[in-house]
Amino acid sequence: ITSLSSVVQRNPSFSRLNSDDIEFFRSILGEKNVVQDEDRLLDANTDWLRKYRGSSKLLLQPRSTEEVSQILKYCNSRDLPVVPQGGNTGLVGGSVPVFDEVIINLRLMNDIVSFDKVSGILVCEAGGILENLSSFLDNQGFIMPLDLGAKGSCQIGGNVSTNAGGLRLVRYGSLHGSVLGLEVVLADGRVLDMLGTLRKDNTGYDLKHLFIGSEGTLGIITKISILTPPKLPAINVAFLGCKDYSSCQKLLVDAKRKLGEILSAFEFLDNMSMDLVLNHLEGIRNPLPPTMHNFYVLLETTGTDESYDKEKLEAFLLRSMEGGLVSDGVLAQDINQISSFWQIREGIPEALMKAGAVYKYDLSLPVEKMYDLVEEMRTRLGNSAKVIGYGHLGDGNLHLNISTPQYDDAVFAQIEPFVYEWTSNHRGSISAEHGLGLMKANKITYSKSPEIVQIMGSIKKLLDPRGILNPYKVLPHSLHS
Ligand code: FAD
Ligand code: 2HG
Ligand code: ZN
Repeated sequence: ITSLSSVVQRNPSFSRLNSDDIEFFRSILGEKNVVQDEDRLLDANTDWLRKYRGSSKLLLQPRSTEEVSQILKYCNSRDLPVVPQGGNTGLVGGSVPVFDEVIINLRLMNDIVSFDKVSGILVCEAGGILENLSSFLDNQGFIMPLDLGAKGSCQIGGNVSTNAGGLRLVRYGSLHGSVLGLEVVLADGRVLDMLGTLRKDNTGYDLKHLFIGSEGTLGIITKISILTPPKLPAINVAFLGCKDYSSCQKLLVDAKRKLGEILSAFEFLDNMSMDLVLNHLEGIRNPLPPTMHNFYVLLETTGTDESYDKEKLEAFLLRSMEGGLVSDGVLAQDINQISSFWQIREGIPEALMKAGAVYKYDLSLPVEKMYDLVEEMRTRLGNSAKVIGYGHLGDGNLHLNISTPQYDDAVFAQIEPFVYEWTSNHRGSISAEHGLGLMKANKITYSKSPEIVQIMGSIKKLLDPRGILNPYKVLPHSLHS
């Protein structure tokens, strides 16, 4: 656990919680949703990676937008800082307090407001768990436009606040495209109703985009309107082995061209990732003969016609094997096999956690350069760490993870700032999809110019002049006071 207070100083202009504050919160939320229980607070103070831990003494669980608004209005007037929290699955230390910030968790706000079967537009509260929303839609013949390994815990509000990418982005695009509207509560309690359900609306600045990916620093998202695609009947998943990274990359180019509209996921992992999953997770098996391949690709198609799609995919795989891009491969024969292939890919973050300490980097890089970084990192670190590379190849997103038995300053000094400099030199992004949180707040300038960071600071000041919303996160610490 990183002691957060060694990274930043508590903002001295913030107040300390007192008994009148607790009284006030009880008067609006009732006793039960003003949580001071130590065990529950320990959970809410600790992030998924068990790397970041705050020391908040209070967790609030509002049930409505009105309650969120009253909480924020009060906190703003008292200079009490807050951390919005969803499923607490974020990977950059953004969802937990740094010091004693009040935690506002939206889990009780999980109603579905409406679903329009004609347009596929879902309007729901922000606390809905992604997997529950997917199940609801499944019954209606639709799917969520995003999917990720944390689906059983993460909330749609957290997904929108981090602009989560995930496993379907290659097909359905980012949340900046699918989210049609938002309801947001600002720091002073004002409610912004931007909950449109229109595909097209060019009346002035589209403010909802400011909140998508702002990680709770500009407002609390309370409702979301999102365009959901129809559920198509034919899903095929292939698990493929490739001899080198260059083959994976060429396979992607071919898959886009030859599979076209039915391609719905293109994920890759290296053999170190595979070993990690096999060694640390129960019940996982490599569907291909072991130790034969240096890389694996999980390729999914989703379409309307089972036999047409299968034929198209089989022909593509055959050509790829003949051409040498794929060394071996299996096509899932049923739903169980589909999910077992996905378990390998989705299990990597959990396997990394079980393996020990982990340094995580989530980078956008030109696809042809992406794996060079993994190799350079291996050369730098030698035997002192395991360096693994996997991710959303179809989106140019590398998950570089460095696993060590325990956190080690000497290893860390070899990783940073090298990894950020390398990414910046290749005009990549130091956060493709996880956000900046606390971990990378001070690193933003590797991917954004000083002018842009200044404008971000001005927007923060405009919307949250007292800086109570998720302090110390996203923007450099110099802009937070
Ligand atoms: P939290 O972790 O609770 O919060 C995340 C951030 O959003 C915090 O800054 C918080 O303050 C803010 N926030 C939360 N709710 C609100 C709200 N209602 N209003 C305003 N701010 C809010 N990410 C990807 O992009 N792609 C992946 O494929 C992916 N896979 C993952 C797999 C695993 C196993 C895990 C553990 C994480 C993964 N993630 C992935 C990380 C991802 O960011 C989160 O899983 C998810 O989007 C965060 O949702 P959450 O509800 O848990 O939010
Ligand atoms: C994934 O794609 C997540 O599995 C987590 O974004 C990435 O653990 C990681 O580095
Ligand atoms: Zn990811």
